[in-house]
Amino acid sequence: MAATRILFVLVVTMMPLPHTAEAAEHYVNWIIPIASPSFYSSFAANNTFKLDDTLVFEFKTGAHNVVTLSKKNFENCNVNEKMESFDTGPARITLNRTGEFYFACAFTSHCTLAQKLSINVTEEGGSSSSLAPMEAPPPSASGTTMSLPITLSLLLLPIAINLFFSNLH
Ligand SMILES: *[C@@H]1O[C@H](CO)[C@@H](O)[C@H](O)[C@H]1NC(C)=O
Ligand SMILES: *[C@@H]1O[C@H](CO)[C@@H](O)[C@H](O)[C@H]1NC(C)=O
Ligand SMILES: *[C@@H]1O[C@H](CO)[C@@H](O)[C@H](O)[C@H]1NC(C)=O
Ligand SMILES: [Cu+2]
Repeated sequence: MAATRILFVLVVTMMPLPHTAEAAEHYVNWIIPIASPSFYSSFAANNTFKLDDTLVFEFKTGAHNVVTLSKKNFENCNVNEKMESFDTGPARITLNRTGEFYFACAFTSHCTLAQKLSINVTEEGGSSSSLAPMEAPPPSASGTTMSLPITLSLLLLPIAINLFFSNLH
């Protein structure tokens, strides 16, 4: 029925936009953290890393680099056992899988001086509520429990119906 269709369109167009999960960029000031050796573990703990996010290691080319390591080589600072090496700053590294990533600087003794960062990349997920199909709220005496779009669409229902019937004439 057309009025239902108009109402449906009104409701859908008035839904708040779901928070779109965009890939984030995480800027890393890539230094030897002399003043604070826990700097990079603190950085990792303060951030959430999602699939397809990007790490941007900021450093002067030639002063540092970024290598990726296995967990064991990370723990022991075996920076020569690198898997990949990024030698030009800033180095942009896309987190293209979930799980743990281990980064360090391969310049002599920088890793043992705590220039190393491990992170755990998780799936996007989590945003189920904004993507859940819309359900009609249970009949309620109190309008305050209704969501804004539903309240607004109820306010606009008479307009929709008027539109529908005026189109018939
Ligand atoms: C992490 O968060 C704590 C508490 O807010 C803050 O003190 C610390 O400086 C942060 N660390 C980094 C590396 O941003
Ligand atoms: C992620 O990118 C690296 C190159 O930086 C590549 O070696 C690796 O195979 C990629 N992993 C996946 C799961 O695509
Ligand atoms: C990384 O995240 C996965 C999924 O949440 C979890 O199973 C795993 O234990 C985490 N690893 C670390 C080192 O925290
Ligand atoms: Cu370095």
